Amino acid sequence: MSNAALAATPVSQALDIHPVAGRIGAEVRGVQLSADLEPALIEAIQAALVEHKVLFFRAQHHLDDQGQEAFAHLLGEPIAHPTVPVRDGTRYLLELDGGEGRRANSWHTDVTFVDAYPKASILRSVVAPVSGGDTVWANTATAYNDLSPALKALAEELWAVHSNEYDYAGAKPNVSVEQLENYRRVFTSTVYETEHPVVRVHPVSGEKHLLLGHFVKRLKGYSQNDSQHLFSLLQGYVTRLENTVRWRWQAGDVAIWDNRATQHYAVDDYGTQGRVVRRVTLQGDVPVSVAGERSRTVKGA
Ligand SMILES: O=C(O)CCC(=O)C(=O)O
Ligand SMILES: [Fe+2]
Repeated sequence: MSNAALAATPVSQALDIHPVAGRIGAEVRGVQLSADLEPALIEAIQAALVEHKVLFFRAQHHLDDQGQEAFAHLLGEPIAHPTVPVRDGTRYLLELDGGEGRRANSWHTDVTFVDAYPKASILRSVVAPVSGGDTVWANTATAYNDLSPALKALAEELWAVHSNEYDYAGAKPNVSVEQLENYRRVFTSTVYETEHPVVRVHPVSGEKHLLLGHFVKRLKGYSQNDSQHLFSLLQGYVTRLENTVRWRWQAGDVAIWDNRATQHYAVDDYGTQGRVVRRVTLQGDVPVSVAGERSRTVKGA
């Protein structure tokens, strides 16, 4: 390619990108994630992230906890989880160890019980099961686009109350009563409630996204029964298999997702095999509805 042609190439095309599923997810090859990456490469990763919504990087064995945190700084402002303590020796890292019952097997977007919830999450596999333990991500923009015009209009009017005091037992069916109680005590040491529009306009792409997931407690202005029905109807569009990508982990893999544009689900089918992942989240911005109204935290701020 000539220099002029190279200069005209969008930065995202400078990456070796291999889409994994039809509507979401791409593997990026030939990049070693670190705090030393050039700004142009970081820009390319950011652009690819908005386009593909989740990016996968195989064999990042050189990354340790500090390396993961240092890399995260290049993509945004790392933030600790509002209630769950960080891993010892780190500033932001959240560890999910399947052996301790930390199995995120219900559909969610991370930390939506606060208003400016994370814009992205960076997840590193430390121990991967020989079989099972995949993670699945869903594209919430194609989910919105699949709605009929009448359902789009309805969804754009709806607001949902998201809370960290959600239905744990329903979301974590395979966890012991004791593990559930411990988890609940830590996770809800401060109770948050935030009102978000059900349709969020993405601040970078301008795409419309369904903003739902397991932190939704009810829809504003609707009975519990109607909330449940409407939630199930819309959430069903998010989790349609056509809108998803499934990743088969190997230790050392890193996944980065646009948390404004996706939901995810960690499949709990690996029994007593070891599975450990570590996550850094990046500060997000306050969602804006189609009508231009901003989300608001009503409890816990
Ligand atoms: O365990 C996983 O694969 C994902 C866990 C999760 O929900 C997260 O890291 O935000
Ligand atoms: Fe998550």
